[in-house]
Amino acid sequence: MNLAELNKVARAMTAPGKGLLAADESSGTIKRRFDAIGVESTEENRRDYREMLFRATEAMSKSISGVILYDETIWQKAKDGTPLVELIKKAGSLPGIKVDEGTKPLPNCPGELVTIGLDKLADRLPKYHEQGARFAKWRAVIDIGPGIPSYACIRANVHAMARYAALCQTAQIVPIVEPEVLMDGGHDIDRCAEVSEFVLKEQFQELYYQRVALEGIVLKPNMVIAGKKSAKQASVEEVAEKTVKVLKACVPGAVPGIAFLSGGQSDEDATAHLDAINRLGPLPWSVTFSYGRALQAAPLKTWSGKPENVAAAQRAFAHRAAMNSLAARGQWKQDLEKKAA
Ligand code: 5MM
Repeated sequence: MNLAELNKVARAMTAPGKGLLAADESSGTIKRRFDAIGVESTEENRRDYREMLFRATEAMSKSISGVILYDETIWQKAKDGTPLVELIKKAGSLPGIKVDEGTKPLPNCPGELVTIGLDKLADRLPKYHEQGARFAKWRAVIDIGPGIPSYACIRANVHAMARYAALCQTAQIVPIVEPEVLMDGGHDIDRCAEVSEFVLKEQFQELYYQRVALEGIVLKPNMVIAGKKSAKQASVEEVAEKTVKVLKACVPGAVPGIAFLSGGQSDEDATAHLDAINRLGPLPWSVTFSYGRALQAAPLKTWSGKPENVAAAQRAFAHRAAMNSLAARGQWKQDLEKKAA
């Protein structure tokens, strides 16, 4: 393992004012997104949609440090025959790959899931590296509800995550470590803080046990936020303060960068929260975004599968990328959203 090189990639992924585009929706997820805009989820439509994003050259080169791809996409070619990976590289961005194989119910833990995909991972990683991937992603999901999460669920997930991270570093690929505490429930922000802190402490302990070099990872956490169904929603300032408090208590300074997931927040909330977090700096790590929905909801809707909407959809993507780029520096202002509308 060349740790200096891994650290260089991790720092490039979280470079000032840049963040990651999570475009790694699995087949089921992209179908749900396409269903919502009335577009059939064919291989060609998925290619056209993602090609449109990667060809938004200005947005990509100014604001997007890397793109997380799904297995299908990393092998796909654009309409003119150029590999999609080349489009990403040409824009000065790094290709990355989702390597987990989704989730399965965890036995004896009703309602809880464990992420799978470790079998054969050691064989798959060198092929992805050869295809251009310089980082990978694995997402664990921890739900909050009555009696959950269980310790068994947290342990199973952080153990698999650390095994994945160690395998990635051996293959000279930077692992994104994403232990996501879901915001789907009715819990308040303090319950989210409590569970997030517990999960992150367990996660870093397990990374240490598995000898993962923290200088060569990127952490992709949830923000500390009330559940969507909670009547008591926290202010932007409270989300920022509680998120930073938990992260400072759990994430060693050896980690070069943190790139948040958006987790179902509205586009603007995800930007405002990231901005407020960075305004609490200086922080021990570079803090940016790795958004799926909060970067793609607007362009997806604008595109709606119609070639004549491509330019407008690329503008919608460029706008969200620019807003999040400012937020990654703590320089976003709400009136910039109104001006664009
Ligand atoms: C793009 O969505 C990613 C893949 O999800 P599935 O495996 O469920 O299809 C997802 O892991 C994503 O990278 C993270 O959740 C961050 O995306 P959001 O939308 O939460 O910012």
